Amino acid sequence: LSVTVMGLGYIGLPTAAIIARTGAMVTGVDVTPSVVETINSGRVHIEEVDLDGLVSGVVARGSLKASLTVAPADVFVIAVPTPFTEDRQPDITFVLDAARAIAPVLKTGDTVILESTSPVGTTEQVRDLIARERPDLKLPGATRPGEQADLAIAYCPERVLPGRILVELIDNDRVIGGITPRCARKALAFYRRFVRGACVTTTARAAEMTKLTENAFRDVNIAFANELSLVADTLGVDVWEVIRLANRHPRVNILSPGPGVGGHCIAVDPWFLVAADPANTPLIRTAREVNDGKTDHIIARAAAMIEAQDGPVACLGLAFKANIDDFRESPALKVAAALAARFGERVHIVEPYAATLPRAFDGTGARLIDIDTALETCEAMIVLVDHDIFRSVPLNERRGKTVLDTRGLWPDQS
Ligand code: SAJ
Repeated sequence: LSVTVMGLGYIGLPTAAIIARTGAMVTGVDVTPSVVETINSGRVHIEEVDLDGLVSGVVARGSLKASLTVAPADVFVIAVPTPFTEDRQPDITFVLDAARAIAPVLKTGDTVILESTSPVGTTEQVRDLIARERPDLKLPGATRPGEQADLAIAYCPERVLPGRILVELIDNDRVIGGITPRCARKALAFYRRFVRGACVTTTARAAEMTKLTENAFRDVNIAFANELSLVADTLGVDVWEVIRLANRHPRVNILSPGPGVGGHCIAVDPWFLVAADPANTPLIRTAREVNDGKTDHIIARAAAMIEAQDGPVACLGLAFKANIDDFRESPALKVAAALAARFGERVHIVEPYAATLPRAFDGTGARLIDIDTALETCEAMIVLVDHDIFRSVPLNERRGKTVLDTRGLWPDQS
């Protein structure tokens, strides 16, 4: 079996490497020459647990290679970004570009699978684009009665959690939506090669909406926790204790408040549902606004705390969540950068997952220090990320400090 994976990012590269491990010949295609070079030399350009060893192994065996150009294959997996525009509309340009790039090499019997998070109807748009580029092929959903389509086209969203990608790629259940039921079955046979979880088939449109729904569900639930944290502050009650106690109810399961919601999925995907039906999505839209508003609230509270102090203040963490080195759309980074812009060299940053400070801090005078130095030199601390290394600091090392704990990391801090 030969497989081409379009896009070698956080999803595409681990997926390509896992498929290569099953013995398939995999070509990963990316538009960035340095990414292609790095992978072909057996190295990785992203941090993910165990990914480096897996990639170096399959590259050395010759089962994975990276390329700037698309060659013929039996299965094409599209895993490119789907960002949203300034006015919160989904931008599927990269998906359509990838479809255009594979169209010339498609042949009868091939399977095309879209994995990128996409607005409902995108897989049909991919089909329509291929139909225009390749009028010689009979496409699914556009055949005459009794005729077989030449290609299978399906949507199968990734649902892996950064930091656990290689495990979840194999263990999670997969939703596989075909343009036709036959397309779904063909794609299912492919995923069965490496997925241990259940593979459930449906239509492409239902699968597209399912992916958006999963992330909107989480966003709405985090918004509930963030809203509660504001109410608890107003009332002078410890929100973490309230949540812990409420969660003892058998049908209540409240998530954790924080400095806002980051990453490139949960902070983005709900907007795809809102864009599809603005009139009927007040809850999903409000949840987004509550979560973004929480970041501004923390900036204001942190600024007030710094103003009431002298001396340096430590911001603990920049990543968008615990124990990863991914700073994309990170509320922690947004808070720390806003404070650095205002308070300059008084702002000290602790981020064990960064070798240097990101660009957002250029010219601010803010410094990157380690946790030991922070504990020795900073009397005020703002906890922005619940990295294990911060959690492990015992009370006697932080007793008496002024702490703004946005993650409920140190419940024993008075
Ligand atoms: N967060 C909270 N409180 C919580 C949980 C999370 O504030 O109780 C924050 C995190 O700190 C982070 C953000 O939300 O800033 C998102 O983190 P996450 O761990 O909830 O999710 P992601 O973005 O790492 O991955 C999500 C996952 N989706 C769901 O859990 C429904 C993952 O399974 C998806 O594959 C991924 O989005 C994706 O690529 O769509």
